[in-house]
Amino acid sequence: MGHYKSNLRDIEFNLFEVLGTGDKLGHGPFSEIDPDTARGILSEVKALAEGPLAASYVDSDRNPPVFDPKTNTVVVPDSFKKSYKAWQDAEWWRLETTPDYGGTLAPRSLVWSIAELVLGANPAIWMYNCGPAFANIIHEVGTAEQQKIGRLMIDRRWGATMVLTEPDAGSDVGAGRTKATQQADGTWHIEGVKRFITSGEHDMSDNIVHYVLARPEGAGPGTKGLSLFIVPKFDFDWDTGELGERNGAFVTNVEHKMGLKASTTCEVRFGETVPAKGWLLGEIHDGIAQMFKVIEHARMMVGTKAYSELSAGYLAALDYAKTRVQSADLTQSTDKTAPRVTIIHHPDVRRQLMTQKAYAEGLRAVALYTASVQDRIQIAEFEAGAEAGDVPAGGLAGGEASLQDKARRHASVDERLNDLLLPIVKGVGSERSYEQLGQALQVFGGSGFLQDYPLEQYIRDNKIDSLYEGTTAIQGQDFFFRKIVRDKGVALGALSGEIQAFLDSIAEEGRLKDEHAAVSKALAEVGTMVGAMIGQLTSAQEDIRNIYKVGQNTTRLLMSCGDLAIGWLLLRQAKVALDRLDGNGLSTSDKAFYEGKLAVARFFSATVLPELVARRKIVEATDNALMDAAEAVF
Ligand code: ST9
Ligand code: FAD
Repeated sequence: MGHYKSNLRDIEFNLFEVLGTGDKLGHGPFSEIDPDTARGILSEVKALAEGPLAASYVDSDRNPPVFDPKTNTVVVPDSFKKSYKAWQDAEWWRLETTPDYGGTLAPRSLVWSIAELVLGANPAIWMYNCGPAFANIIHEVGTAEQQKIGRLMIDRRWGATMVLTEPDAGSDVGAGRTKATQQADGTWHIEGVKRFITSGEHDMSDNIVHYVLARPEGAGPGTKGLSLFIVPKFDFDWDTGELGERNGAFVTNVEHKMGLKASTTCEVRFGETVPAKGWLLGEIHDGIAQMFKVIEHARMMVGTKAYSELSAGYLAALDYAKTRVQSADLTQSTDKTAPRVTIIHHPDVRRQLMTQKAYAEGLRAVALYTASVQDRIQIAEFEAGAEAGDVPAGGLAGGEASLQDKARRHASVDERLNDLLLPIVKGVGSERSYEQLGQALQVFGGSGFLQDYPLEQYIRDNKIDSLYEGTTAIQGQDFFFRKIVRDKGVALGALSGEIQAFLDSIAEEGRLKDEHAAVSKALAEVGTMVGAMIGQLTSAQEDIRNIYKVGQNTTRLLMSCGDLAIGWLLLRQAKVALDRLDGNGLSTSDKAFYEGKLAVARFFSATVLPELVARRKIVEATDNALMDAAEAVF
C-alpha cells in the first residue's frame, strides 16, 4: 500500500449528487462518456493512483533527479520513470486531449477529478505529462501549419514547459528581458536566461517543447510587449516528427528544493552557444493573453494539487487519531487511574480534525463547482459550434483574431464566473491547505515530524502552491482589481445571486437554521467588505495613497470569499445529505458519510464563518498607519 489515501466517495458525491455532472454525460459534447463510464474511469484512476503512481512518491523525494552540468541533462530516478510510464500507458490523459489529436472530449469536472487523484498520489507525474494540455493551446491558437506540432507532441509523448520567469521578472512578468529577433526565413532567435522552469529537462521524453515569452526587438515595455514562441529542445521534421539538430535551449542548473523534488525546476539559457530557434505562436503578437490560457489552466491545477494533498494528509491524521492511545478522557482527567483513550476522544484533536475535513472537502467542493462552470462553458461552445455548423473539437476555433478580441466579444457570465473563481481555487486552496496540513501533522505529535509518516513530505511538497503560478498576493490583487472591479461586479453578482437563491430555497428547512443564518451573515459581510474597498479605491482619486488601504486588504478579501464559498457549498452538501438521510435503505457507510456532511457544515458555520465579522471590521477601519511606518520600525 502506498502513501496515498484518496477520497473517491467525496469526489463522486460532488459530481453525481450535488453538481449534476451525470446529467451532462452521454449526449451533446460528452456523448462518448456516460455516467457509468465516468464512474469506471474514476475507479480505475483511483487504483492506479494509490498503486503504481504513489509507489515512487517517497523514493523520488529521497533520490531526486540528478543534473549533469557537463551534458546539460537530467536523469530521473527509475522508480519515478516506472510510475510515469504507468500513467502514460493508461492513456487517461487523452481525456485532456482534443479529439482532433486522438483524444476524447470529457467534461472538465471529470478531468479535474482525475487530476486530483494523480496530483495527490504523485504530483510531478501530472506536471511532466502536461504535453497534451499544451498541445491543445497550439490547436486553439496556432496556425494550420503549427497545428502539426501539437499532433506530434501527442503522438510522440513530448514534454512541454511554460517559460515566463527570469531572475528579475517573477511576479512582474512584464520586466522580462529575454529578446526575440526575427530571421529571414520567418523563424525567430530567442536570447536570454529564464529560471525556475518546471520540467525544463528530464530523460522521459525525446523532445521538450518550450512555450517562451520573449520581447521582439522594438516591442514596447511590460507584458503587452511580450510574444509567445514555441522553442523545441530538438528541431524536428514537422511532418514526420523525426528529430534534427539540438536547438539552443540548454538547462544550465536544476534547483535544490524544499519539496516537490521529483519535478525538475530549471534554469534555461536560450541562444548562448547555439541559436535558439523559435516560432511565433499563431503568427500574432498576443503573447501574454496566449500565455494566460496556459496560466489559467495551471492555476486550476495548482489549487487542485493543494487540496488533494490536504485531503490525503487529513485522512492519514484521522487514521492515526483513531489508533493512537494517549491520556484519559477530559471528563476523567482528575482520575489518574482512568483508562487511556484514543486521541480522537480529545476535544482539541476533534477541533483540528474537523477543521481539516472542512477545508479538504470544502476546497474540493469549490474546485469541482468551478469545474462544473467550465463544463457549462464547454457545452455552450459545443452548441454555438453546432449552430454555426462547425463542431469545435475541444476548444475555441483556431485563431487569426487575438485572444483579447475574442475574450472581449464573447465573455459570457459563466466565463467571468470561472475567472472570478480561479484565484479562490488557487490562492485560498494553497494557503488553507498548507495551514491545515500543519494541523494534520500536529495530530501525529512528534511522530509527524519523522519521515516514517507522509505528513512532513506533504507539507514540503505543498508549500510551493502558494508561490508559483502567481503568489497569494498576486491572486488577491487579481481577484479584487481584475475579477471584481474591472468586471464591474458582474461575476461577483452572479455568484452572490446563486448563493442567495440557494439560501432562499432552504429557508424553511429548520434543521439547517443555524447554518443558514451563518452563511447569510457571511454573504452580507463579504458584500460590505467589497463595498468598503471600492470606497477606498474611489477615494484614491482624491488621495492616491488611499490605494494602499485596498492593497492591505486584497488577500484578506480573497480568503474571506474563500470561506464564504466553502461555507455555502458545505451547506449545499448538507442539504443533499439531509434529503438522503430522510430516505430509506442507506448502508452504514453511506449513513456515516451523510452525517459527516451535516457535522462539517455545522462546525464550519459555527467556528469559521463568524470570523468574517472581525475581518469586515478590520477592512472598514483600515488606515495607512502601516504604510506611514518607517522601514526602520520593522
Ligand atoms: C509557473 C509554473 O509558476 C508552475 C507550475 C508549472 C506546472 C507545469 C504544467 C502546467 C500545466 C499547464 C497546461 C497548459 C495547457 C492549457 C490548455 C488550455 C486549452 N486572466 O493586469 P495587467 C493578461 S509559471 C487572464 O496589466 P501586468 C491579459 O491579457 C509562472 N488574463 O498585468 C492582460 O491584458 P488586458 C507563473 C490575464 O501588470 C495582460 O495580462 N507566473 C489575467 O502587465 C496584462 O494585464 C505568474 O503567474 C488573468 N487573471 O502584469 C506571474 N491577468 O488587461 C504572476 C492578466 O488587456 N504575476 N492577464 O486583458 C501576475 O499574474 C501579474 O499580475 C501580471 C502583471 C504578470 C499579470
Ligand atoms: P517575487 O516576485 O520576487 O516575490 C517576492 C514576494 O514579494 C512574494 O511574497 C510576492 O507575493 C511579493 N510581491 C511581489 N510583487 C508584489 C506586488 N506587486 N504586490 C504585493 N506583493 C508582491 N516560472 C515559470 O515561468 N515557469 C515554471 O514552470 C515555473 N515553475 C516553478 C517551479 C518552482 C518550484 C518555483 C519555486 C517557481 C517556479 N516558477 C516558474 C516561478 C514562479 O512562478 C515565481 O517564483 C513566482 O511567480 C514568484 O516570483 P518570484 O519568485 O520572483 O518572487
